[in-house]
Amino acid sequence: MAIVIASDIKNLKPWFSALNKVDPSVEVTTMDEVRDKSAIEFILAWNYPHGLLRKYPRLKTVASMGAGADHILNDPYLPENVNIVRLADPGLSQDMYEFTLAAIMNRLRSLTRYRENQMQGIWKKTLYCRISDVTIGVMGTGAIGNHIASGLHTAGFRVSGWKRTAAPSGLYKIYHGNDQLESFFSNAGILICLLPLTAETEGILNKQNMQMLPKNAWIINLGRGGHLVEEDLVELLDSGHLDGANLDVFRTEPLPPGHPFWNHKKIFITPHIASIPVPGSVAPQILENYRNTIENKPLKNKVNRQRGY
Ligand code: NDP
Ligand code: OXD
Repeated sequence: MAIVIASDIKNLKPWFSALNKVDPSVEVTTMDEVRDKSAIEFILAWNYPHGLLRKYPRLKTVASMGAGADHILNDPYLPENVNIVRLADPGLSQDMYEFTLAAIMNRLRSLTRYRENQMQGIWKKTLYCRISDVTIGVMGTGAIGNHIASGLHTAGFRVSGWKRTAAPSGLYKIYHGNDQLESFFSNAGILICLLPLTAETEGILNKQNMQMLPKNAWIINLGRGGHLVEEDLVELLDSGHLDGANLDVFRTEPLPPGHPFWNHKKIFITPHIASIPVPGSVAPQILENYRNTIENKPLKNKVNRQRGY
């Protein structure tokens, strides 16, 4: 019995050390070094080669090394009865909040533009927006989205959220379902996407929906590249309906050389770093799910395979 790590992450050392520190009695190995595949019940995975899981006949659980599980769910060879779990970590949610706040404040105070002006020796004052001027819309108010929406509310922004199922509004107003999408979009001066990528959310940031945003709105996509219809974004930025976009996730990662996003003046690219899971912080929940798997107990942060998140 062991945990197998199947991942394209280059440096796995911090993951080995963190898991080992929490429980030195659990053997942890890589997909290349595993000795007896027929004894493996638990795989820790991030962007593993599809088809790999079929080689593990006793596999019970695949645990994502991130918050998203789409990289597992879109494996065409995913065995039918395998459980999927993902990370939900307060530290990761806080990192996402800090990234979001930085992106929003840069938008409000135009810091990047001043840096560009500086490089050309330009001294030019422009008007700025205040926190109290802005309404933020958070798409997906789950573990991360709710943390961000609550934090932004506390920071003084007007905030609304949109989710799949109905819920009472608390700190911020909550919209739900496709029927309320237009009301939600039409007020969002800055739209933050924190949805999981599912059959229902694929392409949700399309021309028809983004046109419902107020003129000069700004998009921050931290969910997945598949949420965004890329050419629709470029069209709405070029027509002036949207004023800019921070994109942290892409349909193809790394973003291919020559992609039109690279040189677009209104697009700000970061390489999927809104948050990076900290192995020491998430190792306890991984090992708890490992033990629960071998003891046939209920799992934490289990993904609903039908729902897709
Ligand atoms: P959760 O599963 O906790 O929350 C998902 C939220 O999305 C829920 O509020 C859910 O609604 C809502 N949702 C799902 N489907 C729909 C739909 N069809 N219509 C409306 N709302 C929907 O996920 P997390 O908050 O933990 O993570 C969200 C995503 O963030 C991840 O899947 C990943 O893609 C991305 N992420 C990106 C990172 C980065 O570095 N860029 C880092 C970490 C995560 P309901 O509450 O009704 O169920
Ligand atoms: C993700 C993550 O799901 O980095 O993107 O956790």
